[in-house]
Parts: sequence; structure tokens; C-alpha cells
Amino acid sequence: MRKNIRLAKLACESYNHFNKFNKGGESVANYTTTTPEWAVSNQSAVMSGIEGIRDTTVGNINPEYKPRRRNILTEDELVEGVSRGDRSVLARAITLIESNSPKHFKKAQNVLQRLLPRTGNALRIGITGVPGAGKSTMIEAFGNMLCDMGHKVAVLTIDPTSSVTKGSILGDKTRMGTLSRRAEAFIRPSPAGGTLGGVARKSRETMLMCEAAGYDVIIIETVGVGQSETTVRSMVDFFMLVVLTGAGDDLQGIKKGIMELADAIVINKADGDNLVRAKVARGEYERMIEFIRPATEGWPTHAYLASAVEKTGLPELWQVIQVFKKLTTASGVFQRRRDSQLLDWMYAMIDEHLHNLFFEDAVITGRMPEIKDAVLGGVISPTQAVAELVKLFDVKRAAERQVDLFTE
Ligand SMILES: Nc1nc2c(ncn2[C@@H]2O[C@H](COP(=O)(O)OP(=O)(O)OP(=O)(O)O)[C@@H](O)[C@H]2O)c(=O)[nH]1
Ligand SMILES: [Mg+2]
Repeated sequence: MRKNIRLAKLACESYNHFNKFNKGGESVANYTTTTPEWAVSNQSAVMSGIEGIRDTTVGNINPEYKPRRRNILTEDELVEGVSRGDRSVLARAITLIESNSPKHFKKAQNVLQRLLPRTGNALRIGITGVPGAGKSTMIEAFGNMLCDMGHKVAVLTIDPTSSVTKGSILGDKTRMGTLSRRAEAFIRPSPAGGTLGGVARKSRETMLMCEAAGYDVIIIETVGVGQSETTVRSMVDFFMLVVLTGAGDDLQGIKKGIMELADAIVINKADGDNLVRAKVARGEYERMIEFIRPATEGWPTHAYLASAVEKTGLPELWQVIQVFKKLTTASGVFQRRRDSQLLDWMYAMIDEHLHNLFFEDAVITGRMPEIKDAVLGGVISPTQAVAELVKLFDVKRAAERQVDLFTE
């Protein structure tokens, strides 16, 4: 401790000394300068010049200086900026949506509310597949192609593991290097942290913001492990599953459930030596699909070949998506899906809301251990336990205690 104080004193003294020295070279009297061995013998002119140098970093700190703060945008400015398609305002509106602060939550919701009339006009495409299947590479090639065709493309990712790995953000930005530099494209990595439910809400609202900003194709990438593909399916119109060759290898861990969600199965990396195998895989997938219920009423799911690297099969894929949109719009399936997605979303949020109210309530958490013991000890049945807990639960009080239910 004493040593620390001594050190601090020493640092302070030397700082003052240094300060004095740097004030326009007022005083160097206390310094003894030793000439370095590499200096030429007649150095006086140069050395005296040094005395006059003003160090702008140490001795001349401007007391008036205040670090520049980014001005906070008002609701009106956010609405206006996003409507105008201003990318930096859009990014800030999304940051507001992703914020966990109740104050930001309210502001973001107000902005979103005002922008709602401008949403809904984009085609929403989801892409899933095992890690390394080539989703990001494909989105980059596909996105560039769409931009060349005159579309505005927004790419979002849902990565339930991102709070753990964090690195995926950097990875995707570099993998989508050319796309991220285009004015017609907007890439936003997955909101970090939180439950999948929280990430889903944020991604959904981010998607709406992008639509309001004029992006007409939204692509959402998610890694095909766990629950996130169901979440993405519930927010897109068209869903593709990207797979690799070697479908026989136990379907590369792809569960039948995921295939049931897909409107198209894309066998990627159909290039070079892999092309023949990719064709074989396509046949195998086609045979399997026959036994699976199609994800979209009236739309037969098929397997297609593509190479994200050689950019083959991508125009055909876009063609397929166009036909899908035309057919499902004509049959009414397109709009019906969007309607039910909206209601499902609302119900899911109600579920989460009530779940949090109950399980985070102090009275319930206080009583829970005892009740659990009683159930495990065979003293009461689970049904009796529920009855007792629900009787204890006071919705009004719980609601008052909760600061903001949507902010995880
Ligand atoms: N030969 C070949 N390689 C490809 C193709 N598409 C992607 N790759 C390579 O496959 C690797 C993984 O590609 P990514 O696009 O990062 O795969 P991803 O599915 O996004 O992976 P995660 O984001 O980790 O789930 C990279 O090294 C790509 O260069 C393709 O069409 N052909
Ligand atoms: Mg990726």
C-alpha cells in the first residue's frame, strides 16, 4: 500500500516536471541533458530547437476541450432518416431496438410503430444449413447478383451461440466483404446475447426497420443447429436449406424436421471434382423429399445445385423464388402465412411475458424450493403444486415489480 502511494507521488512529480518542460519550453533548467552517443559532436543548434517544440498532447491540454458526443437522434429524426434510407440512421435505429434498456425499448417501439406502414413490401428469405455449408459465401454471391439486378438487399443473421462465440460477427463481415461495401446492401450481424426469444424479437423488428428503409430483399442466415431455424422459418416467406454432398452420410446430421421446413434444398459446392457427387446427392435428396410433407401448401420442395464460389445455379435459384412468390401470392398462401406469422409472434410474446411474470416473481421464487421438495417427496402431486403456486401468484403485484418485461 505504502509502496503504491510512493509510486503515485513519484508519477505525479515527474508529470508536473514534464508539464513544465513542455509549456513552450519555458524551463529546462532542471534538466540535465546527456548527449546520446550517436549524436554528431556539434549538436547545439538542433538541441535548442527541441526546446521550442510544443507538445500538443501533454503540456497544452485545452481546459475547454470536451470529448465530442454523438448527438442523440430524436424520434422524428430516426423516422425521417430510416424512411430516407439513410444507412447510418438505420444502424442507430437498430441499435436502439437491440438495446436492453427500458428507455430505449420504448423509443424504439414508437419509431417502429410510425414506420409500420412502410414495412411488408420486401421478400423475406431464410437460409439455414450446417456450419461450413457455405451459407455466408452463398449470400455474398446471391446478394451481389441481386444488387446488380437493381435490388436493395439487407442481410441479417440469427446466431443463438453468438453470445458465446462472438467471433462470428467478424467472420461474416469478412466473408461478405464485397457485399458489405456496396451501397445497395446492408449487413447486420446477430444481436448478441439474450435468449433466442429475445434475439428473435430483435431480429424481427430489425427486419421491419430494413424494410422501412427501402430494402426489398431481406436475407436471414442462421446456423442449422438447435432451434434457430424454426425461429427463422417463422419470420420468412421462403426458406432454403443449404447442404453439402454426401447426403448418404446420415444426412450430415440434418434432421428430417429441418427438411420439412424448407422450400428449397440447395446442394452447394457443386463445382470442380465435387460436381458429380453433387448431382448424385441431388437425386438422393429428391427421393427423400417425396416422403416429406411440403413446407408450403401447394409448393413442391425440390433440390437444386449451386456453387457459391463459381456463382452457378444462383440465377436459377432466384427464378425459383420468383415463381414461388407468384404462385403463392395467387393462391393466397403467401399472405396467409404472413398473417399467421404475425399472430404467432404475438402469442409467443404473450407466452414469454407471462412466463417471466410468474417465474421472476419474488413470492413464487421464494416458495418454489419448498414446493419442489414436496413434489419430489411425494407429499403433494404436481397438479396440487401448480394449484398452490397459482393461488399464491398475484398478477397485479408481479406486473408492478417487473421493470420491463421485454428486455430480458
Ligand atoms: N468449393 C466451394 N467452396 C465453397 C463454396 N461455398 C463456400 N465454400 C467454402 O466453404 C467454407 C465455409 O463457407 P461459409 O460461407 O463460411 O459457410 P457458412 O455456412 O456460412 O458457415 P457458418 O457461418 O460457420 O455456419 C469457406 O471456406 C468457403 O470458401 C462453394 O460453392 N464451392
Ligand atoms: Mg456463415
